[in-house]
Amino acid sequence: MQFKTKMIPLAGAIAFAFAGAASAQELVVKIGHVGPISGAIAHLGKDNENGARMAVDELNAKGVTIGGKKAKFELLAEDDAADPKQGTAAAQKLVDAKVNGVIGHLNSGTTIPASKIYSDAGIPQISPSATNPKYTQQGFKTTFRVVANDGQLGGTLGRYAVQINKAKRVAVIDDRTAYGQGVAEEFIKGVKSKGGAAQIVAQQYTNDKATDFNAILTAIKAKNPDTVFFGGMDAVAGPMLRQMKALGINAKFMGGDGVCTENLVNLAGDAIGAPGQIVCAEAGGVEDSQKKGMDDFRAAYKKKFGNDVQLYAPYVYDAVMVMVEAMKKAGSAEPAKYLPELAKTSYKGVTGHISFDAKGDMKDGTLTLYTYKDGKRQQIAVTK
Ligand code: ABU
Repeated sequence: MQFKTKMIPLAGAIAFAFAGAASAQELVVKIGHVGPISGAIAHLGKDNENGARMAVDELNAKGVTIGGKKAKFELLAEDDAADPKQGTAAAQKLVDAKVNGVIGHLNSGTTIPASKIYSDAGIPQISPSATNPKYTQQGFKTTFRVVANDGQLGGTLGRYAVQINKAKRVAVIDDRTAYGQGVAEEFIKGVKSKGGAAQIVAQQYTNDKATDFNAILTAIKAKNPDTVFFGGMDAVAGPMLRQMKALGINAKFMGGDGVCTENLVNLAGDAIGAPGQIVCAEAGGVEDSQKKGMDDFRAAYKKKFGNDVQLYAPYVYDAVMVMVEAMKKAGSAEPAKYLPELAKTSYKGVTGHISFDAKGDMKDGTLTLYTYKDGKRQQIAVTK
């Protein structure tokens, strides 16, 4: 057998040798992202994924050195369709791909089961949007979250209903997901903390794929509520609001961060009502002094992707930046090496100051209360 040898011209050989030297100094850092890119809340999953892509693109354009090596960031984006089973499959896929860290998932119902898989593999995970408290209460060292939790969200909204909206008769619906059920329970606790000023007159349940609410809304109407709280996502809240209007239920509508999106306007149509008719809360937000940074982010996002931020893209962006800052400080993208730095984070991001408590929850998490006016979300207040 004859071997054919191919001559490399001298200049080409020199260039080849230098290219080899350069890549030896390059560090590929794989950042996993998981959210629902298919299904009813794909618009929110895409919003999150875009936030991660924006961060990765910026880091690569700017140039980042980790432990003396030029880092090249790669985004490995997975779709979990907001489904717990697909969530764990996506998590295992990222672990098998040896990602350096994970941003996600979007939903509490996928984030919580996936967190065991990342924890077992020692891979740090930052959720930018899952708000169920259980996520960080499992004793895992790898779980972090850059938003407030349902205790804060539901509790604040419950107290707001009684103190500010003067609610007296409150109906509560939840979609039986980890998020929807949890935030509804916290809302009820918030209402009850006001010492019987308001009554819970009805409690009904749906699911995260439902489109027909006639039976539960008819039962609720019979109780004559002045407020309806929904624990669930905007894709269900929109049609629910339309059906409330069709049934002549004139109650105020409240919800957590899952309903508090720009897209709710499209989903609810004219059932969005007058300002104050809907009150919802995002599990984060910035005070006036940092508003410009957030506005600049939103403008840059719109320029890059052609549409407005839906909800949590800025938090995803910050989560990537926080993870990379920890890698820079550790001089390593190896999970075991940068995890201690991640736990010590003190980072000023687009969404405010980020640091974590011993469980990995945001310290001093902020909330932003919103209503809707002229087809847009309108801020009511930023609160702790
Ligand atoms: N926090 C609202 C949406 C995500 C979740 O917690 O399920």
